[in-house]
Amino acid sequence: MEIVIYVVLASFTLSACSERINYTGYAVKRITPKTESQLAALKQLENIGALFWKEPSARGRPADVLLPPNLQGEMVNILKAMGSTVENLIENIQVLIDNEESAAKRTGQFGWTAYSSFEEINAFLLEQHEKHPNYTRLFSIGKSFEGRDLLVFKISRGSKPKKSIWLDANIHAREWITSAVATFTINELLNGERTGWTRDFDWYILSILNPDGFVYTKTNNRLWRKTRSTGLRCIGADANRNFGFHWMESGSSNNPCSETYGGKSAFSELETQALRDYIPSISKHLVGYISLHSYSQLILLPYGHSNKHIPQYDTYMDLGHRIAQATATRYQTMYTTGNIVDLLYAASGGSMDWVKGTHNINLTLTFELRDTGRYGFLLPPTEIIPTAEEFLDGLEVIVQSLRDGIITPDFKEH
Ligand code: 0X9
Ligand code: ZN
Repeated sequence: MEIVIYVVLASFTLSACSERINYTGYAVKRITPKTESQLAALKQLENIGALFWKEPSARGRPADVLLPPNLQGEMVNILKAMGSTVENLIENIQVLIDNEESAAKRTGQFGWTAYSSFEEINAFLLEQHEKHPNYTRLFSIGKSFEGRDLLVFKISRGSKPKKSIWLDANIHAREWITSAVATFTINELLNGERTGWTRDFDWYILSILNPDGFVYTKTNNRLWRKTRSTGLRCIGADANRNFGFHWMESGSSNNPCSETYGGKSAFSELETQALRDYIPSISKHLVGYISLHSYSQLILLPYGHSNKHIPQYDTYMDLGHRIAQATATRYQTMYTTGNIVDLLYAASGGSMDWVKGTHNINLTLTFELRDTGRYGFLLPPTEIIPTAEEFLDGLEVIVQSLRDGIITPDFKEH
C-alpha cells in the first residue's frame, strides 16, 4: 500500500513539474489610474490573480496588467467606472507565446532568428571561446540555486588589463530578448563589425544571470520573473530587488509570493551573491556597467531608491540623449532617457544601483529593450536582430564616451 501511494505521489509530482502553464485568454491591459483611490484599487489586483508587467506607481502613470479571463469583465468595468483609462494591449497572450516558436527560423546552427535554450547558449559560448582561445575566457562566478553555472564570457586582448565594461542580461527570467542581445554582442565583438572595441576595453558578459528562472520559462511558465529559490510559502525572489544597496527601501515587497519580493535578506540569492563577490575583483578597472532588461525602450540612470538626481545627472542625461539618437537611426526605434523613479517607479535593491553606489563605477546604465507593449515580454524572434543592432548603435556612443573619458571616474557621492 505504502509503495502504491509513493508511486502515485511521485508521478503526480512529476506531472506537476513538467506541466506548462497555458495562458489562453489571458489579456494585457494598460490601465492608468487618475486618483489615489484608483491607484489603490489597481494595486489590489495583484492579490486576486492579476500580474503586473509594469507596476502601478503613481496617478497618471500607466501600469501594464496581465489579467486572467475571469478578471477581464466586471473587474475592469469597476476600474473604468472609477475613472481609470483602460487600453487593450494584448488580447490573448497564448497566441503570442505559440508564435515565438512558430515564427522562429531554426537553421540547426546557433543564431538570432529564434530564441535559444540555456544549453544552446552555453554551447555557443564554449564554441566561441574555443574559436578564440588566446584572448577569451569562459568561467563561472558561482552557481545558481539549482546548481547551474553563472558563466561570464571575458574578452581581453593583449597582456595588460584594460578599462573594462560589464554587460549582464536575463536577471529577470522572462526577458528573453536580453540574453539574445548579449550573445549577439559577444559575436559582434569577436566575429563581427565591432572587434575594434576590444582593442581599448576588456569585456565581461554574463548572458544569463538568472539561469534557473530562464530554464523555468522554457519548461513551465513563460512569464516567470524571479529566481527559483525555495521558501516556506512561495518560490523565488526578485533578484533585481535583492542587492544590498538601500535594500527593501522602496518598490520592493516583503511578501514572498509577490513578483517584486526582495528576498529574506539582502543578497539572500546565490545569483546576486555571485556578483557581490566577483565585481570587487574587477572594480578597479571597471568603467562601465550595463544591465539589460525589457521592455519599454528606456535608458535608465541610477538610482531606483530615490527621485533625487545623481550629481552627474546632466552629463548622464546628455549621454542618454546621444545614445537614444543612435538607437533611433537604423529603424527609428525611440528610446527615452531618464532617472528610474522619474520614468518608471521606485525600485531599490537593483544590480545597477549596488554597482554604482558601492563601487562608484563611473558609468552605470540599465536598458529596457524593445518594445513598448505591443508584444511586451513576448517579442517575436524576428525582432531579435533589429533590437540587437540598434542596441549596438547605442553602445557605440557609450564606448566612444568612455574612450574620450567624457564620463570621468572621479565622482564621489558618499
Ligand atoms: O523593475 C525592474 O527591476 C526593472 N524593470 S522590469 O520591467 N525589467 O522589471 C527596472 C530596473 C530598475 N533598476 C534599478 N532599480 N536599478
Ligand atoms: Zn527586468
